Amino acid sequence: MTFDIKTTDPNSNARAGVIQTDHGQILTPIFMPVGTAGSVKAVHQRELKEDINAQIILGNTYHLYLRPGLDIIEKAGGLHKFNGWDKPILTDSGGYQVYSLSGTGRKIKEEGVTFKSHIDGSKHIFTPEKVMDIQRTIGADIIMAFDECTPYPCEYEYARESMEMTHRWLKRCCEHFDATEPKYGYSQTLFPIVQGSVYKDLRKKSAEAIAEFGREGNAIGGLSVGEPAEMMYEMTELVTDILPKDKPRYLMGVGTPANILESIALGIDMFDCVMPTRNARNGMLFTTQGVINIRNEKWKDDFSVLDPGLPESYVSSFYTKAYLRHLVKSDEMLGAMIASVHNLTFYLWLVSQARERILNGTFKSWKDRMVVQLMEKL
Ligand code: PRF
Repeated sequence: MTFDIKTTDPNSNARAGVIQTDHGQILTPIFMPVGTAGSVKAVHQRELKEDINAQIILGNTYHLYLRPGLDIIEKAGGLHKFNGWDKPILTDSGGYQVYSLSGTGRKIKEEGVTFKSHIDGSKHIFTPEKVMDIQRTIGADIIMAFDECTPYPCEYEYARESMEMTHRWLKRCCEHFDATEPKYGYSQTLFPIVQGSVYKDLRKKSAEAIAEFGREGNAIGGLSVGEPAEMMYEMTELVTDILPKDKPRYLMGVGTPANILESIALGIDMFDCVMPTRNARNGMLFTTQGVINIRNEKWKDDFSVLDPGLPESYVSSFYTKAYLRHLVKSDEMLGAMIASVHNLTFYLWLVSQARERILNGTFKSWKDRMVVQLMEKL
């Protein structure tokens, strides 16, 4: 993997770059649609590529390991072959999914994490080494270190001990990753994850420790877990100041359109979030004019298209608000499909606009205007 920065914004820390992987290029800043179980929910691979312009999608170690299981994925020749997505894939390590299982018999120890499957209750253990092996087998282009994502709020002592364990796990991840080979003939790269909750000294320490490993890209975890947005920006800024400038920076699980634009201004290059797809299934649409709850009565006879601001998009400029409201209220599958494609098209449009503005030097003023516009409730 390589990362080439094309332009740095003179009025913020935003950058426009190109990540090159063996499955093709990723133009940054980028948003990565979440495909937890090897599928971006309600969206075809062809729509992802041709309508949405997705350049990379996410998969989840935890879900894919439990179902369909590694034997099937290996037999298929890796996840790209299995799901027919031939562009880059990033897999999350399971650190966050296991954290989300708290209260279900999950135990975190130095060796790793034991947990029960949400599918059949069977017992499993994830260790840093095992999570590297699983991600080698899934065959993602970018794989994530095994970490512990602390909750918010979190006691200082817990956050410190957890962060130190995440660093020790990272050392084990790197040693095991570097001692093993890719399985399918293309290269894979490992991104470490900064933790440290909302404590400045811990975040600083964690960013310094992670930078020391000198990997090809770095991620920031443990944010967007319920803390105020201002706190998230403060931590992100502190960490981006320390992480190497010439490597991609990935802010995990973020966020709203405004969160993404503000974080791009702080020097973040990669994002993922379930928000556009999950909220779509509940009838929440992100548009160039602001946020719409399509279930609202006011749209029942509004025959204007979903978003005239996205004229290039088939679903956003073809289907009407009244029709989508009817589909969503009737629990029609097509409703979830149209809303998901629309929201992802909007997210990918937003980051590509940000990139254009960085390249032509107008990012900061555009971002300030957009943040206000996108927060409107229509
Ligand atoms: N760690 C991992 N995945 C994540 C997170 C994290 O901290 C977050 C936090 N927002 C989202 N996804 N491994």
